[in-house]
Amino acid sequence: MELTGAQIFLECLKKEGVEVVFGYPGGAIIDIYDQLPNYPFKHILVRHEQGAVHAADGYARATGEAGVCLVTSGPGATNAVTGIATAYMDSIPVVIFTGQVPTPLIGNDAFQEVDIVGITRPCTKHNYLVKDINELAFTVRQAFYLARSGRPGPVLVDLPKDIMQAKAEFVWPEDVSLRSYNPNLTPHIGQIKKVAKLIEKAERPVIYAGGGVISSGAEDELTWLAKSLNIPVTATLMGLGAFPGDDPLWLGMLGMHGTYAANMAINNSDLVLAIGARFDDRVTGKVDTFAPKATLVHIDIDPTSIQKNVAVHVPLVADCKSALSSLKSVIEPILDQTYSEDSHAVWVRQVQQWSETHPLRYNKGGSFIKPQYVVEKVYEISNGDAIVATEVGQNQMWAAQFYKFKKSKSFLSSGGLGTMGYGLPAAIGAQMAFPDRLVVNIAGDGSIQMNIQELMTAVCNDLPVKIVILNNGYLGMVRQWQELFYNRNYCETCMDAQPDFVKLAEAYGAVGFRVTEEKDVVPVLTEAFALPKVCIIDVRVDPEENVYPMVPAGASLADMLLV
Ligand SMILES: Cc1ncc(C[n+]2csc(CCOP(=O)(O)OP(=O)(O)O)c2C)c(N)n1
Repeated sequence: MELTGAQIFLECLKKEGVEVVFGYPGGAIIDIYDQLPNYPFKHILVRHEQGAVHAADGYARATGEAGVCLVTSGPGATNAVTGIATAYMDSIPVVIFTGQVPTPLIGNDAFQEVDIVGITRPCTKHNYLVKDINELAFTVRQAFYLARSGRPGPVLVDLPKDIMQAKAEFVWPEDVSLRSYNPNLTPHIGQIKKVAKLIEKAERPVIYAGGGVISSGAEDELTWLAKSLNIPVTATLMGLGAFPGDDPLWLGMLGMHGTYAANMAINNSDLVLAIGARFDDRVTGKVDTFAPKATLVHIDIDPTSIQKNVAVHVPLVADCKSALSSLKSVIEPILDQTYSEDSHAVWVRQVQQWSETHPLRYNKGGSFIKPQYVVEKVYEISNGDAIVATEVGQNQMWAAQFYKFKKSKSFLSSGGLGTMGYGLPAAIGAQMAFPDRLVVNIAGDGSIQMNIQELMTAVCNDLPVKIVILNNGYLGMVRQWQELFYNRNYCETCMDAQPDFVKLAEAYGAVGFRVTEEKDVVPVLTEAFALPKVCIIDVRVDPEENVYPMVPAGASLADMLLV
């Protein structure tokens, strides 16, 4: 029996095991919406297409499955671009379907036409324009395969309206392969043995874990390696949760707002094992002085990310999980004869001493609520079990520093692109996947206003996310830079003209709380977290609190500013 393009498309989603679609309709995509009620997907109607992509991205980060979104042509597609670039920079598997004008009108400046394939070429892993209904099923199949495999990432498929209306037999391609796309999952055993030898000889090894550990599911292998060989672990923002944040070998995050211990460990290490991380400039600071005494090993699925920012001594192209399992199979048989309980004991004592002398700290007391205190209380009240999304700025860094992530896939944050407005829709995506878990968005008063319309999406879908606004009345992180490096010229960063967030919550049908005194932080958070409703908790915090430690942009990690 012949099906329309719209039906074939939806059959494909069924075959891919899709459960949730985040989307927003329009004329070019209306044929798919017309068929949607006949299919078993849950469709979440967002209030802005950027929200659809962030929600699909949050769903993907929290579950490890691909997130899916559906938007119309023209402005629907361009509104999605920030979300797509966000997912691209953090290697998150999202498949975006955009409506397109009918094929005969493409290139004619038709109503609501944009070349979304051209626009998103630099920020998708791959993208397609479907020009023939007979290629539709295969294209959708390839899109999911590309998004999920190798180094994951967003893939966009542009669907012209006439193709959605045309008819053809539905043939599902069971097999999928692409010439010239063969991600190298298995490590070279020679390189693995070389790494094992380097570890054996190292006196001051450090593991530097990135998001690749989480996307390949290598957390157990990483933890085995660190604990069996007594190697301290640091991670990037994307790697938080890959190693338990309450373990004695955990150093905290490294880089610009990393801990003293993590940055000192990198500075003094003789072997850095970078696993699924890409040596971002927020991590390395001044590249020439990064890990000056160390041999650098870099394990990454993407060969183009190796030697890109930093010259490494031992490249190892492989999926992180396969590489670490393979390393384990080489090391485990000789573990007893090669390593003792005391291995690296002097080094581990040294890094722990750095943690003790310069822990993450802030000045307590004074008349203001400290934002770090609020994050600590979010951690305690949630028992460390919440899924925490963040916006971007100081709120993001305090969440990364003071919430000790014990498990992976519980920290959702825009790392590479640093997208304000990410947190609320991402929290909605995660809450959709895990209706029974506590999902908290730690926000700034600036960022929360970038996708505030998604409050309605949360309320009408009964997704009881909690939004904790660390309200400092400033675009805090920019104000911090102005204070430290621009002579306190607070140009256009004051945000004290703001909506009443409590009334705003109520206007959307959510519950609003305001906290102005430290003694109310715990009772209000406790009450809000127990409510099965969307809540905004507007906490008035110290307007001029800064995030420390801080490595000034372009400086060496050794030149950290402490509190
Ligand atoms: C979409 C977008 N625009 C601008 C920026 C630049 N930026 C980075 S942090 C920041 C301030 C964020 O302020 P707020 O959300 O209030 O959080 P705070 O730093 O005060 O915690 C700005 C403007 C950005 N990251 N994203």
